[in-house]
Amino acid sequence: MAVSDHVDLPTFIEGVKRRNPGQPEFVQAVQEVAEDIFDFIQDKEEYHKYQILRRIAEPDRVISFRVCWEDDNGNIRVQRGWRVQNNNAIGPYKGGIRFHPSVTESVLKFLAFEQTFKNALTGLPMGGGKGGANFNPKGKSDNEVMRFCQSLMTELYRHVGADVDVPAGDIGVGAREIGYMFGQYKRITNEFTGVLTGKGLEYGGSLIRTEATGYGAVYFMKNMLETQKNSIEGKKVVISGSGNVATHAAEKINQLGGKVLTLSDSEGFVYDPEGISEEKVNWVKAHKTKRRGRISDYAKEFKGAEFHAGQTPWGVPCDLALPCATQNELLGPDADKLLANGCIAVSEGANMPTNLDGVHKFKAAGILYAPGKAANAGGVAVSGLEMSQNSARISWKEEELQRLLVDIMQGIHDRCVEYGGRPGSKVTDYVRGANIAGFKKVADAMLAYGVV
Ligand code: NDP
Ligand code: 2IT
Repeated sequence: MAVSDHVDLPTFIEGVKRRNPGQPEFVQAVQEVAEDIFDFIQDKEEYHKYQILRRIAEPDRVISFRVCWEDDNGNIRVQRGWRVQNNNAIGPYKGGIRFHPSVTESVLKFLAFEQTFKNALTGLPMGGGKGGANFNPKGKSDNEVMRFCQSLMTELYRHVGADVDVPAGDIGVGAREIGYMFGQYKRITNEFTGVLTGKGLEYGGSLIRTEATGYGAVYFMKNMLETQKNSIEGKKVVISGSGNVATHAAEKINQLGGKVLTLSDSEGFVYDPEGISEEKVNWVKAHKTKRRGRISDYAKEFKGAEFHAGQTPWGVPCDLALPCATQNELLGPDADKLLANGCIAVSEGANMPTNLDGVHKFKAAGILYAPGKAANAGGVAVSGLEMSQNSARISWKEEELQRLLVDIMQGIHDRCVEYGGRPGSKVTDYVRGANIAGFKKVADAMLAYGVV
């Protein structure tokens, strides 16, 4: 077939929409990748002939199941759980589990699709998967969360395994939930294996896994700035979110001499003109995890700070921005505000925080813009190192892991630069670079297997 006979991009996207009705997040993620891949594969017949993109955009399988549990008042509650196993061409399925009322099949399919490219970019042997449930951990007791996690794992255990599919944390799933799920897996199977990552240090967890996503997103920012002989030192930084990724990004920005002006949660953002110092970040960490509090309390705790209810922080003038909360939290008009205020770089700690309109605006402005699949890969990378340590039944030292994280983030950056150039332009398109580099590795493995 001549290359000109292949379907064009709009026809491909129409097909994705038709096959995935009511799944806007999934269609959005596929479209963002397809925009770059169509261009890349234009003259590469094999990828067309073997329908590689079409196959990566069709999950290997989507498992959906009922999760029943009993709340503290004796009421029977019913939730829906999922595991999306997107692609295992280069390694076992790997990706987090999310507990949030907004979780749908569309959200998990987009996350598993993105994860496939992200995991390939790390250079480690991991395929892409994602799971979760429409369970809201907010306001639940520890015992309720435990019963929910146990019930979920009672079904999930048959679909996962150290060489099959290795889940980890994501929104609403941290050390507590991983502990409950690992305990139940071990109880059912009577096996102690690396079936989950993000485990406690006492039972097979890896040092720096907790910090890795936020730190990695800041390392990526640093790497991008260095290409322009610039640095984080003295920069004003706007961060969204106040969970695992946001607080560790804030910690690393402080360590590298930047000034963090904002953090947020689903109720609004706090602006602290004095800067959210390491000490204040530690207060936020304890407040959000141990006390399970709200970010609005920050403005009561620290003089001079303001809470802006119901708003996102993108209107605050800054040099650098790190969206670290959730998908589609930074829209076209927010990108306009950041650009008008002179923001020079954006590194996404969250998955797909910028909508397509915003992505196109950042790309057109030619600022340093790193998509989540590259910038937030530090978390899953250290998960990959946790898998290696579990398989070898050893634990590596902190300095070694810190060094590996820095190396892996540099490697991802350099791969984006390698594939993200455009003829006639000096600016690296990191979105294009991440999409093409991630795609190429998975695609070439799929070609080796033939039609399976
Ligand atoms: P956490 O649960 O620790 O924190 C999530 C934060 O985002 C909270 O501040 C939460 O506010 C806020 N948030 C969640 N949903 C919304 C929403 N709909 N609107 C506004 N704010 C919201 O999660 P993580 O920090 O782990 O995850 C944050 C992002 O980073 C996600 O996109 C995740 O997929 C991504 N990520 C996480 C990795 C990890 O290792 N944990 C690895 C790579 C990416 P509230 O408390 O009010 O809900
Ligand atoms: O989105 C992500 O990369 C994660 N939530 C981490 C996945 C993992 O397996 O560590």
